[in-house]
Amino acid sequence: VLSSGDKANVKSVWSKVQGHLEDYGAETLDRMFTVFPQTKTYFSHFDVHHGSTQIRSHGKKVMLALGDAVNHIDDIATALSALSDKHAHILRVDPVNFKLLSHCLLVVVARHHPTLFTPDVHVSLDKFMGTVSTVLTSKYR
Ligand code: ZNH
Repeated sequence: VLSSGDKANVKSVWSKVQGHLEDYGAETLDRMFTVFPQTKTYFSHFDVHHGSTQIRSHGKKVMLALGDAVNHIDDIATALSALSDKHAHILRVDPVNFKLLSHCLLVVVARHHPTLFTPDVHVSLDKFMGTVSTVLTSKYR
């Protein structure tokens, strides 16, 4: 459960990330495809080369959805309900992959905002991504 301190940390991270959604989203996906190549199997219809237009546009979509979750941090399940349906019923992404994507996002944020990324903020962002991942994998059966 996200404490009020976690929520404040996540919001402060997002205020820095907000202006770079497409860049950070694309970098997160690039890292995920490189470090965990098995994740590419879900994107066989994509050009997964570094910096491709599809990676950039998908990266931005993912980041916008996370921004939605930040803006509705007290009710992420409702905010991401349609996206949760889509991941459960249409995309059927194995839940293990959410940990991989979350890890890559944390690395990207840490790399661009090293001062902001204290251990305390690290914990909060990790919990936030865990909450989002739980919501997106909650309708699998
Ligand atoms: Zn996902 C899609 C978000 C995870 C895979 N996604 C998507 C979208 C969004 C998202 C927003 C779009 C939708 C529409 O259009 O309607 N994701 C997200 C988030 C997350 C995720 C937020 C976490 C956190 N995914 C994921 C993973 C994976 C995926 C992990 C694997 C690996 N997705 C996916 C796919 C898709 C999506 C495949 C589809 C794409 C296209 O376009 O085709």
